Amino acid sequence: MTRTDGLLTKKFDKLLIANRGEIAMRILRAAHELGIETVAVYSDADRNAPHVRYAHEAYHIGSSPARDSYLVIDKILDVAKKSGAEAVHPGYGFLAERAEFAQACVDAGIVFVGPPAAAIRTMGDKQTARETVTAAGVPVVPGAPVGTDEELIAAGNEIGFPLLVKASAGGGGKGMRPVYEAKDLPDAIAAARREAQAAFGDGTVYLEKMIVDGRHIEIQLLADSHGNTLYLGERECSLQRRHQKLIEESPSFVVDEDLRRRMGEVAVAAAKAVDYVNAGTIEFLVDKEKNFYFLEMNTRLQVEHPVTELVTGVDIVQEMLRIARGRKLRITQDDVQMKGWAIECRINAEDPYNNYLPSTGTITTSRLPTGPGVRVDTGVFPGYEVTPYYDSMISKLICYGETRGEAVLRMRRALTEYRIMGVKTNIPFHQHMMDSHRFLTGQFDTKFVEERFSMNDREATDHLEAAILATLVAHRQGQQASQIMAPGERDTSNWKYLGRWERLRR
Ligand code: MV4
Repeated sequence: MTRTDGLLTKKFDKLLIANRGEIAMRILRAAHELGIETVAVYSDADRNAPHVRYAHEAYHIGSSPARDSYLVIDKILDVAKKSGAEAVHPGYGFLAERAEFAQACVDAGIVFVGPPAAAIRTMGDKQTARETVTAAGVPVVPGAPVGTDEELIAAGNEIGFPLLVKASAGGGGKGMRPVYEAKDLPDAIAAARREAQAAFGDGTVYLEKMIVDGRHIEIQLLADSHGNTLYLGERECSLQRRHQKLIEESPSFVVDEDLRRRMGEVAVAAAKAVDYVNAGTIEFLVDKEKNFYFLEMNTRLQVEHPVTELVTGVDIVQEMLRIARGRKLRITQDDVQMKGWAIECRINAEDPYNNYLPSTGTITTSRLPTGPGVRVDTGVFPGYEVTPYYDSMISKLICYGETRGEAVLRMRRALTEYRIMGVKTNIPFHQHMMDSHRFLTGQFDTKFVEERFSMNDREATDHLEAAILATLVAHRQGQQASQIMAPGERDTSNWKYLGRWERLRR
């Protein structure tokens, strides 16, 4: 069935996976479990990649640079036609949020496993997205719509400082410039326009008041083509560096049942405002007073989807495939239950002791952690060559526990087991974070990694030990560390925990 907004659904039995690495393996596994045959595409660099070996068929599509392979719409569609694939899953990155790709699939009679092209287009223009969701009653950050430089300068002085100049064609922090004083606004607007024009071919910019000390919390959505839309809880995504997420978790330390319900219902309203279908994510900023504001909508499957899968028990990728086949959602909002806690560490081939510079080379050893509550989604193997052609993320380590304390302790254990030789990785960064008092007690915001976390700091043992003991005690008492050490509490003595801990150990 084809809708006027560019959505095509039909039962398909062969799927082309227009991606690589860990997400290509993730989609391939979901498809195989549903009895769907898979077609892989690969560049020169991925000739021996796992997704090529595990797919039923594989087609070479070009040289290693993505612009010659994974980003070439005609090459992907040619393989779909040659192989008889009736659907395409774009994964994330590459063509996942290119409306013209989604439309080209539908025009070719091929199911695009994702939202209607019209929804991708609307949400891809950040100012249009703001206007659309505002009309649906969704709270957005106070700001000023696009206009001439003079109009924006006047509006900026109304909004107040600090503020952000954002590129309407941007997103994910691309083309975002902070402005702290009025005198700097004209130059910031001019510079942001130039950068946006160069990066996106569109110099349109808008202003938003800067939410200081906020947290980046996102809501996972699933919507079928029969009008059913639900949310699968939230993900805490504040631990980022240069707008690249590093650690995500679900649930969030600061979200209680009432806030979760309110954010979820607003997220559903935003999705319905664009007749959304399939998996999508609404990004919010949450301030210290727990007010939340729409930031943007990601019209794709996200890297961090596993933490939601682990706490809700929903296989999001399989639900995407079922929705694209025209099926109704099998669950209602009342069926969605969040149980336990999941934390994801993105394992990047980079050097945390040298400004996180990307590390390339051949992986000689890849020994994965396993055991209860440990999941590794990886796209690499011994002999795999990490190249500069693609993103530095080589795998995701996700740990699950009944409590946050258990998830943290499990992550600490799994990180010590994880062995990757041949390239440098950011595993030491994650180990350091799992030892951090502020991480353990949930006292962080979007600026924490870049402004208050260093690989060289060794926290005062007493604070650190207190936090770790609080986590341990919380875990064994089935509580959250916050119930033992409230955020902001910097107990300088760990003895009161030691007493409890000693009792617990007996
Ligand atoms: C903001 C913000 C504060 N105030 N907008 C970052 C990428 C994109 N998702 C939007 N982002 C933000 N938008 C307003 N009005 C804070 C972020 C933000 C962030 C900003 C700087 C450094 C790291 C950040 C991590 C997450 C979100």
